[in-house]
Amino acid sequence: MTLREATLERLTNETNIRVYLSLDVDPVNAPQRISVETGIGFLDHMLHTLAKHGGLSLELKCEGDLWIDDHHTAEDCALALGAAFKQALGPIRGVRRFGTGHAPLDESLARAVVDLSSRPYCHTSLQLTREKIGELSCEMIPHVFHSFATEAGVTLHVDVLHGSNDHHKAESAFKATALALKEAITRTGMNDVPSTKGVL
Ligand SMILES: [Mn+2]
Repeated sequence: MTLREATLERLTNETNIRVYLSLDVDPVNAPQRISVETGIGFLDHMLHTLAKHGGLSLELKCEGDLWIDDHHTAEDCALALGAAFKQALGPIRGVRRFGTGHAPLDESLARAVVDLSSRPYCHTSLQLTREKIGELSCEMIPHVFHSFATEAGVTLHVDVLHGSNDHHKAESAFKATALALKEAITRTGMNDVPSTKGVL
């Protein structure tokens, strides 16, 4: 089996990003490796979590204009990750297509549902109440999910069902999304397009 992987660079006046993503890890030939350096500690933590529980290898480095704020860096990292996901996945054949994840973190519980639909759509309801977590603005967290879904070409619904601690709510949302993506990209052993239309 060839590895489903992608390497890309994304360069603008606001951010300079290099990302390597592999959708396949195995203990012998392709051990999972994760390194995330965005300059925003909590964003690193969330993307690391996404990769870890999604069974992905991810190396992402961003030099962004953090002297302005966290907006361009958080958005562009999510766009680059989404683009890498789409490129690594390639034509949507022989995969489960749908995935659902539930993840608790103590008192918080999140649900994510994904469809590798080639129709970008994102719904989030994260119940975040703080202004920021660490150096990541809470308003950027749904924006990260939306940006990822847009570039990945997936339908993504993420809901925090309940919780009280914003760090826990955000982290459970990323973990649930990781589990949903992991299921959706799982190979079925077939080579069909998982759609009655015959195309995705
Ligand atoms: Mn944490």
